[in-house]
Amino acid sequence: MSNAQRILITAALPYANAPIHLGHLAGAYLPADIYARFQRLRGRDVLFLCGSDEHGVAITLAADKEKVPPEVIVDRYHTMDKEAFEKFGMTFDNYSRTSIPLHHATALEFLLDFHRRGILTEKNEKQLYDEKANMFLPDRYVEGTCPVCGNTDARGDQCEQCGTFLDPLQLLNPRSKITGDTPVVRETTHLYFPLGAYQARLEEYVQKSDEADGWKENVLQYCRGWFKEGLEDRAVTRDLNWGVKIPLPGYEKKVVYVWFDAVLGYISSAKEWALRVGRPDAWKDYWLRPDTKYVAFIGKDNVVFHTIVFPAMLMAWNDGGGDRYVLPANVPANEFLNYKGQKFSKSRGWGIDLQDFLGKYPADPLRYSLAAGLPEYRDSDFTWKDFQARNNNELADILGNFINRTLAFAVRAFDNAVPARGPMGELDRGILSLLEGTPPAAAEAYEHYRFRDGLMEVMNLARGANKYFNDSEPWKTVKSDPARCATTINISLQIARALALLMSPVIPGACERIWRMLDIPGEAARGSWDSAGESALQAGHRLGTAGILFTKIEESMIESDSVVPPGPPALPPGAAPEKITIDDFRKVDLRVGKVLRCEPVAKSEKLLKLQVEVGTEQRQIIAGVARHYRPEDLVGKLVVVVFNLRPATMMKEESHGMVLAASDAAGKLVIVSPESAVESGASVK
Ligand code: B3M
Ligand code: ZN
Repeated sequence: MSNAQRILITAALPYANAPIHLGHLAGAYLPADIYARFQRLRGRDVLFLCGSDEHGVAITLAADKEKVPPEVIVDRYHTMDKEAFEKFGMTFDNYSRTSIPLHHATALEFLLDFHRRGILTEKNEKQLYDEKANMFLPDRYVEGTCPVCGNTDARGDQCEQCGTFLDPLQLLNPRSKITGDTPVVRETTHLYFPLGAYQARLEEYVQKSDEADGWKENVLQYCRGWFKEGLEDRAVTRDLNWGVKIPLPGYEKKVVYVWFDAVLGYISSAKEWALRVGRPDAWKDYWLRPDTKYVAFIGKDNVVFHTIVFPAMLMAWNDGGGDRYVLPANVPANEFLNYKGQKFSKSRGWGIDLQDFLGKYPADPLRYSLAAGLPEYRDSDFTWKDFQARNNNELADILGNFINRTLAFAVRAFDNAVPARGPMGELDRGILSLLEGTPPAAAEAYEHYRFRDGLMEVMNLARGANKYFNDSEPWKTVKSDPARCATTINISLQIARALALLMSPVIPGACERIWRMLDIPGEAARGSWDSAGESALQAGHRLGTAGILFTKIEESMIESDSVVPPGPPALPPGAAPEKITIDDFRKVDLRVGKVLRCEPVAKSEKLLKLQVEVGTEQRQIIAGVARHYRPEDLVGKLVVVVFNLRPATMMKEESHGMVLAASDAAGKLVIVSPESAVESGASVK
């Protein structure tokens, strides 16, 4: 499978409702681009697609908030995201959008085919309805308390805190996002896709694909979870007026469910590409050929749609006897990148926008630092310090330093040309074997979506090369043994060429500069990965002009960083709190408590388990402060407890109440404590 010559690569279509942020890049886009660039270097025929997801409640909510039509929102963010991606160096062959007629036609082709073939069933079901706004409240139009973890701000489609997929009807204390009112329940008619009917085949598909291409454990875990719960019918239409309109009687006021159309956006993006390159049928070479390898890069919150919903839709289509689409051979989903301990989130306005970032720093150091710390197996954190250290200590001091000293020596001692190799010693043979071994070792990691490991292999070559240069002491041998010196510089130049090829999926800008400094024709990005281990630079080849590859980032630049959004995470910029009455406030029973005992929660990096005395009662409370306090710091401390909070379960532990805390400027959570000793149980007013 991994030797497929034709590779179709997609990256999740971001909602065009907010700017792209660093969390998106680490989740799906950077790994997808590294993979696409890597496969092109390997000589594979790659089609790499993406586009804006412009339908659904995510869009209409943003439009409602600004009191503008949805078109205004999607136009603004489609343009912004497309530009930011280009600046970041994404090499999409096509960046489409789901509002175009071509896409609507594709989505309807599937929906109407399923309808005609009797695959969809029409059902009357209960749904939440806002009587004041006079509309049904699908998906994110409702918020309420998550029945699984107790998060009071769970969205109607999913709880962002625990990740559970929800139906609005499952929310406790639901409230309309439009009027704030409690919705009523009404019946409405929708078309349903029978996901359950495909369960056996989906299980087999996941198992077979994992055997063939090694799926990531986190992705398999999600799949197993859903299979165990049992797949159910899913509504594929919605009571909304923004989206793909449905030409069926009775459906005049409804549209296609956003996820049903969004995944088909990968197909319409391919069709749009084919039209643009003047070969309207060329998309079929990728989508409709069984020997295409299709890899779908996404973030972990989109797994179910790509491993279950989309494959089931394609199976249903393929059963029709006409064209047969390829299913994803792999769905490499990353975990989340956090910022100051919290998930990047567009809807909460928390994180760093790509646009802002690229206004201050070039793309290469960002790509490199994100790639080196990708959340491949667990969540990881973006920190400015780490960004600075990756740039200064690795890109500048290791890679940049090696290239510059090599080229400087060639100018000085060999008239800026590649010297002929003299006799070889042990050091030379050692580094040449590292050079030969690196392309296959890094390829092995990249082929298996282990991008951190692959990058590490390549950086190890740069590290080894620096050491080789030091140990060979060309500044001495240039006088004492010129033939040896020539060997050292010849080999160092071969390695410089190799690094330009092997690093180019991650830091394409710098690698093209190295390519030009070596004055090799063409582009590094169009070179051959497999040739990187060869000593391809001929003796006598004239080199170009050397220049600075990476600029160091000073401490002062990081500290004065205006990209950091102001304000504590709990209240992101722009989210003005709603005014409440004193009666609303009195509904919250706040009490002083005293922490008696405290211990970590098994398997959780964030949670601590507190036993808190509140007056005569003792309560267990789970608090998300493990990154900020050691258990022993809290024992004996007075805290403020939300006493009448509905109990919730987190990581299998019950929590009866909540402890108040605030974030300081560095993102550290600081527990709120009375200024002087107060009896436990005292009411906080
Ligand atoms: N638009 C979710 C998101 O932006 C969704 C992905 C669609 S992939 C077909 O996070
Ligand atoms: Zn939850």
